[in-house]
Amino acid sequence: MNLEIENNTIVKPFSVGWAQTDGIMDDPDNHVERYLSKLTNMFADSDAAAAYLEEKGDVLLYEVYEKSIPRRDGELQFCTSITHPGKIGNEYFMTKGHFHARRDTAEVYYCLNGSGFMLMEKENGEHGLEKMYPGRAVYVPAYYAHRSICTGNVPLISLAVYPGDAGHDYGSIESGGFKHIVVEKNGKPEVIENPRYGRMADN
Ligand code: S6P
Ligand code: ZN
Repeated sequence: MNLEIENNTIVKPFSVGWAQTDGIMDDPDNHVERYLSKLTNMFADSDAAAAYLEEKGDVLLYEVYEKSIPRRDGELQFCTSITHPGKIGNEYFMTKGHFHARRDTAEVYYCLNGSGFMLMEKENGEHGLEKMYPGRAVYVPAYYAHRSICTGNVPLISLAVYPGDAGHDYGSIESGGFKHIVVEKNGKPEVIENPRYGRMADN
């Protein structure tokens, strides 16, 4: 992407619709799809992820529909984030999760459908876990990595809004992971310590 051109782009007023039940944007500029085959290592039990792939084949874990907004201060990025239902071992399907490249930027998620959690963690280990369900909004403060986790039987769909120049930093989560994970225990979601915290990149 040519940032110089992008930064000179003038954004005209526009509006866009979403189907509230499936989160599909009417007229997206970009549709991101994340499949299990590329993300087996983000689950605490990566052997269970490999076994799932072997048995059931590849599966779509989550997707994002977004408009193309210039990545500059003053603009707002906005998109729908759709995390599908399912589990690897006892760990629920979730997004990769990231810090914003510009750490001092926050984000708001407004849940449109489904149910789950937003897991938020700072580099110093402080964390927060907020429930997500229709009509509930989550504020992700600056400096917190964040990940959506779908714990229901239908996709967890949220509208996300964040600063234009926030960017994404996936590296530290890919190598170290989150300190906490959300698993099903006795039929209910429970947050536990990640047994592979700090060594997610190891096989
Ligand atoms: C962007 C925002 C969301 C996520 C989306 C996918 O700042 O937090 O749009 O990009 O939920 O998650 P991830 O971790 O793959 O970017
Ligand atoms: Zn974000």
